[in-house]
Amino acid sequence: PVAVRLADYTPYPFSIDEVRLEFRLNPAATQVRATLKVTPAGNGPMRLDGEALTLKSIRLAAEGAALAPLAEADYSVDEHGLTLTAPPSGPFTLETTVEISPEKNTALSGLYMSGGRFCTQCEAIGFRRITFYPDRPDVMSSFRVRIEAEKAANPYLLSNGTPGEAGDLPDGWHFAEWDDPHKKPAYLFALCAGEYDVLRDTFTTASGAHVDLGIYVDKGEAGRAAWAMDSLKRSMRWDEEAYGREYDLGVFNIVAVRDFNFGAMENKGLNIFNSAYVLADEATATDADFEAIESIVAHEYFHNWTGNRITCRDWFQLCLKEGLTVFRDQNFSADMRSRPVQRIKDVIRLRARQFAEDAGPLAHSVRPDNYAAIDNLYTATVYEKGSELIGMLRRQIGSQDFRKGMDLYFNRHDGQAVTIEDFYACFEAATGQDFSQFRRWYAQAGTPEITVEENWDEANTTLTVKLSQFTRPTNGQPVKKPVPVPLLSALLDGKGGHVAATDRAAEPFLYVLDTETAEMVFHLPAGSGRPLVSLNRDFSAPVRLTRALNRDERLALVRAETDPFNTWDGLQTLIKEEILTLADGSQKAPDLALVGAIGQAVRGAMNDPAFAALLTRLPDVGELFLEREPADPVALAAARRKLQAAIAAELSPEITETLAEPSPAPYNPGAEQASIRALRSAFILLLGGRGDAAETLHDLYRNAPNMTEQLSALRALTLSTGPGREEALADFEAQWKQNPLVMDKWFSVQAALGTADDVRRLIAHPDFDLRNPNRVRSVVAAFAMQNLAAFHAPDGSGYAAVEETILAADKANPALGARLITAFEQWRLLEPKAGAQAQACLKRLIAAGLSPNAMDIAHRALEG
Ligand code: HT7
Ligand code: ZN
Repeated sequence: PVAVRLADYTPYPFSIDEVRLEFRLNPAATQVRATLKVTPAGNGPMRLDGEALTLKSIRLAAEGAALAPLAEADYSVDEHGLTLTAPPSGPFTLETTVEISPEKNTALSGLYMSGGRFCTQCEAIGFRRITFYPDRPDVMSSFRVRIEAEKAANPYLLSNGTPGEAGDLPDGWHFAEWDDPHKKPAYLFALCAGEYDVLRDTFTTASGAHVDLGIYVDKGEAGRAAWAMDSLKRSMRWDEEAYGREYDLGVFNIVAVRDFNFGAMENKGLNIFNSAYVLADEATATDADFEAIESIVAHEYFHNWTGNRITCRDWFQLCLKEGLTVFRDQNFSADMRSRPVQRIKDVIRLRARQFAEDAGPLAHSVRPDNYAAIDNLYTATVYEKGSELIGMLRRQIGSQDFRKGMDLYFNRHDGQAVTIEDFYACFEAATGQDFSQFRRWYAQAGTPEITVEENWDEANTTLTVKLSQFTRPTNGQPVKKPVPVPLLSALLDGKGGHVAATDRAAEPFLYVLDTETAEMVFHLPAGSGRPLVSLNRDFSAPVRLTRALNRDERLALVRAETDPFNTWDGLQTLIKEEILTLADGSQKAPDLALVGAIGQAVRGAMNDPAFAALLTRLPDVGELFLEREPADPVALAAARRKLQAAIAAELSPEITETLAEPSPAPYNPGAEQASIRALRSAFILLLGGRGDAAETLHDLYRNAPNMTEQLSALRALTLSTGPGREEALADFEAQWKQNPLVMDKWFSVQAALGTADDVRRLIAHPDFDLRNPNRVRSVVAAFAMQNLAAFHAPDGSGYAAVEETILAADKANPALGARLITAFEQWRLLEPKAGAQAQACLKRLIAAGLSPNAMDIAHRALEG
């Protein structure tokens, strides 16, 4: 496909002052009449985007005149849209009527059917599959919508804004009108129609406005939306308190749908959610599910200001809304739960997904300057690294100035479609600082590597810390410039305290490395011992730190740390090194000093169980790919298991004691109980790694009082072989076969922990549904992205197991196909046999014929 370039941006030469949409809904053939009030900004043709639309009529009226059919010579229709060759030079009205087929729409972009109901997904370019329109975010307009549908099948007719007139029509049909007074781009349009159960509530804003809240779910499921509703109300309050942002309509609705390409969508006043991020109760959802619901509900709600009221000028600015909104939802979660635990989880996600992306052929900058397929830009780099950049900005200017800059942004740009430059201009105005060097972070792909060398001058009691930064070349960007790297730092005394230098107080301080090399020099009072240096506390910059420390030096640093993130991270680094050493065969058994130190750290953190649980975590195999080339996933997975077994043995008394206690009751999804269950689950998983705990695990599985522990026990049992495993899997299936979201877990556990044969069996299972992205991801993505030893098997059996399914999924749903192919992004790092098989598989996929979206990923993965 032809690349779209940021440099080619030009404003749309017409304004769309008002849009009226009239739908006659029918699964096979829906009619859409769109009436646009248009004001030209100059002369010239008018281009409207449109895909998979059958044009039924087109009429036009110059100002003051009546609508009349347009002559064929005055317009043309092609595969991608409609052109009015010579539109009036003054204001005019354009009316088009098209027919579309929601039931044939398997791409889940535009208007489609899910579970017999109508729903839409318009971001990024789905609106053009509904009607002819300038489908670009800088064209903002007010929308009035009329929906007509058969009443019995579609008692609820929903769209953006607030409801207007509604009533019955002949032949068992009815209609509803919706009016959205806020100007919005087409990607925020939404429509849902069908039969639902509704959980209703209300919210009163800080200034006293009343808001009706509704969550629309499958029949019988309203009770399972209670946590989502609770999360929504807390998000609404939090945005008022943290950012002074109130909700701006009298209605806020969420609709849950089973078939969805993403987590959720922030359509104005009518969020549409993947049902996995709405429905939860203790029996069917894990704490991780509850946590994800809380954060995604918050994320979509926060978009109301960062994304909807102020949107992106073009899709290159995607991080303007996504990075900022992730930053906001991460801070909301930190406030709802534990800030250090939240930070560690955010960094785990960043490293697993974004660092891998940044180190591979799909690397791109947070604000790219070209793309071939916009759907492929919804990446960890735009979202997660985008959020890190906002975090660095706030850390550097402080939270007060950050709030000043945000207030200015909201006031200056409300109702506009803007750029990253506009955003930073607000912070320049608020602080008087220049952010031009900082904005390099948006333009350069790749993760900066910071090398640290220390020199202790005993005679002069001076510690010099030499820092240098380097970012490896990435696809299309051979040379990188230095970026400002804010390193939150401290000098540690080794006894749990901080050390003051002669010219610096003992408190942690922010050091910004903004050149290629620099030195921090600390003069200590005469007679001082050598302090330890704590760097990048709280992961203040999204970089990779290289420090030439041996095991004992690292352990000493971990013991001296006063920053919870660095305590955890210091152990993670040691664990990574240990797994690599075990995997390359230079050491046969796990290092008992390290295992003992992990045990000690966990025992010392038992009063903060969620943190203790994270201390037992072993890095995923994929994370280790970045540490040493070539990567041998089979050896890495085996080494990881060895170390896990050793940690389980070390913590045996604590595991027994903790699991002998009952799980907290009555169940509450909040942070306090979730933290206790996090440690219980971590211990259950450790038991699974031991190989001699089948009996205990069976008891835990049978008696699990909630899904968190039932699933942990199932996972642990699935790691083992023998009849116990099959028995538990069969039992789980029998118990949950009527609940698709729980069955996704059943599929996913086996795909993530089983063999290529297991995956073939799962794909052949009658409940495997190629049209349902959750189900496809629960098998193919779980296997390809979490089970790297089996997926990257040197004989190619892993690739072969999913190749056909990827092709079939891509045919129906290109966004899904493309996402699955990203699993190949690290193939060049693999040991030669697996690497050659991966390359051959990518070539076969390309030769078999992929969608343009999937082709974009496959080509970049292969050639980049
Ligand atoms: N802004 C939303 C993005 C999204 C999306 C993008 C491409 C294809 C389907 C999609 N569904 C939702 C979600 C968000 O970031 O909040
Ligand atoms: Zn978002």
